[in-house]
Amino acid sequence: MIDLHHVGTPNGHKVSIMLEEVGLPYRVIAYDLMKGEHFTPAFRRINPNNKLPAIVDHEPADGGGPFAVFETGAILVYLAEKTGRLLPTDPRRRSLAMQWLMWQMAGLGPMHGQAHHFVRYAPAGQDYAVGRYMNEARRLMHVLEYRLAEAEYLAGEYSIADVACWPWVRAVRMIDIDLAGFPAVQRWWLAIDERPAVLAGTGTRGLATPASYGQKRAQLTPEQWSNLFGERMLAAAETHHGAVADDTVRPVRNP
Ligand SMILES: N[C@@H](CCC(=O)N[C@@H](CS)C(=O)NCC(=O)O)C(=O)O
Repeated sequence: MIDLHHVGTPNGHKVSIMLEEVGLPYRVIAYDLMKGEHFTPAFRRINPNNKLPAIVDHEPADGGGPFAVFETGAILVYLAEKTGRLLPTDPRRRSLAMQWLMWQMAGLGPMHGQAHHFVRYAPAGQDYAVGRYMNEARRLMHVLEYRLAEAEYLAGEYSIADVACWPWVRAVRMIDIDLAGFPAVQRWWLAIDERPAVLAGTGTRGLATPASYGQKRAQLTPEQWSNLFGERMLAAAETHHGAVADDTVRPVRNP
């Protein structure tokens, strides 16, 4: 059994889609980021970075105790290696899958994430930041278009690289990028949207952005802001729970 510490965002959907694709039994432990539910000592033992999603594998391949994995790229590789699914065995294709996965983790995710932040959450008037991150967000969409105009899927065959990129492309409407301007991306996106695992992993189908991705122009209370971007988020990292002696707050402790 795998515990999925989950939130219904693009990052969360990467992992819920993957778990559906590979068919491993899992249970969802849902968090409300707005309430700061990810700042507990118990969750920090699972993810020292205090971000969602994360998984705990209660039946790791080595037969040892429960094993926690954070960072969605690492989770996708872990699940692919555990099941032998969605990571090609051919060395060239495997490398392509890793290249596009790294590109998603270092480029598409963080840059689109910043674009979402400055367009949807930051106070108005951040023209430099909006321009900077929207240019980069659009540039990365052109990179995706270039690749998908020559290949059916990012690694040639459907892989964890596609699983990583797909939910972020779903969210581009929220930052006013129209997929109609990227025909190869749109063809790829719609093909993946038809997969039963994608529907099961996200609960919705089609190009409309799911409600769980939030409002186009988010209105946060001061407490919600603090949990997501402010003092409380920083305080969670400044507090070193490693000093806590009580093992009941440490359901998992990776060596
Ligand atoms: N690079 C991380 C990003 C994780 C991430 O930023 N998760 C967001 C939700 S999509 C989060 O936990 N935000 C809450 C916070 O920053 O406090 C990954 O791929 O796992």
